[in-house]
Amino acid sequence: QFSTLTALPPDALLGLMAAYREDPRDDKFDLGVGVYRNEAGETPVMSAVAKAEERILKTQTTKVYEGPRGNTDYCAAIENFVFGEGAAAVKEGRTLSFTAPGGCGALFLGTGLMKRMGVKKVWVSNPTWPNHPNVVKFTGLDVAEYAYADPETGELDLDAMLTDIAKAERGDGLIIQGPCHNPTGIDLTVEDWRKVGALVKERGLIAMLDVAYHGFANGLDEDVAGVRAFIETAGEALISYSCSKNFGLYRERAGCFMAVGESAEGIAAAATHVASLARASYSMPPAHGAAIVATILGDAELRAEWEAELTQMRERMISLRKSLAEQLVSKTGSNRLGAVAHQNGMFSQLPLSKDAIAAMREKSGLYMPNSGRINIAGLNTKDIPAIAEIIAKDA
Ligand code: PLP
Ligand code: TYF
Repeated sequence: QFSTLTALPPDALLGLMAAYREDPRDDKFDLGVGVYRNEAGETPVMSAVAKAEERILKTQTTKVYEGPRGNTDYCAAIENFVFGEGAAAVKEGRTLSFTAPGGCGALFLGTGLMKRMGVKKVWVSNPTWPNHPNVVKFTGLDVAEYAYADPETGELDLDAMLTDIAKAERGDGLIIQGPCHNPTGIDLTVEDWRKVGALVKERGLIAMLDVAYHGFANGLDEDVAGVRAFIETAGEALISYSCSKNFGLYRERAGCFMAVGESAEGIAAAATHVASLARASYSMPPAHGAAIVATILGDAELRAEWEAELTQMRERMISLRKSLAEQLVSKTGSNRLGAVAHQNGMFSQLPLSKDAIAAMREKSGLYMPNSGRINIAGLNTKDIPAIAEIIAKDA
């Protein structure tokens, strides 16, 4: 019966990873898939994570299901991250949180909840992470795009963004990325978040804020200031949170789905729907990654160790950005690619043609997806001059 299926095209990013691995050249550079790397090109287990795991192994007594919300200490810790310690909404029971299988699992719960709320269409930024439209369509909802950044200047086009969001119909859904927009690295300022929040409220839209790189832009508090400003003005939001990047827990699938609303009754009803979406799909969330995060955030020493390592990772990316941008500006003799210096997090999107990107891969062994997105953490100090040279030649 399987012959009734037509094979789907392979995932472009996974294909690029395979092509890189098979490239026999010694001088090759991988700026493809979005995982953090250190100067040696490795993605090690963070030291606080390793210590937390040891502790968990020594103290755990059972593997029995935790329940549909998963690890409730973890949920509370992530709520504190997003809403702030002692937030009124949490005290008043106007929030909900579920441990989810990764940030993507949280996005899945969020689009599912949107559907239960009568949403038919979900607006995503142009460009965005391809899995956003993917999850929206899988849920059976239509996708629309709002303008986001100007590829030529590498800056946010807030007016165009607001103009498009204003076209949404009452009850439409919207996904907005938190810090470190994937793929552009271009973020909203706190003031921008307020404006978008006010418009979302005025138009009666249902927004999901996707926080997948908390701590990668400017700091743990700084990076959620915009999200909190949005919640303040809009009054309601769904939030998907991922610990894949900031705790380096990729394969453990540690995410959290949250919502905040204006009434405790509404949120209590929403929680029953989130539980039913979880039950019908993966039933119970994975425990290990969430236990690691709860152990770290519940222990002052481990937390300080994690924060220090996260700071190191962030500072490394900021310094790589500055250095790449300097080299690009000097080698192209133009400021066109200079915005890379002040964009945020792991990605920037270079305004390069598909032909130029193919030429860089074939002639020079520089791998990036056709979108022109580069993984900043895939750079290292030693290779930056060579990489800037290759890009400048074809830019
Ligand atoms: N949202 C964005 C924008 C991402 O880039 C990612 C990245 O991997 C995720 C969500 C979720 O990741 P994960 O499901 O691995 O936690
Ligand atoms: O955008 C990225 O590269 C990361 C990793 O289906 C990723 O977010 C890529 C593709 C995918 C899941 C994760």
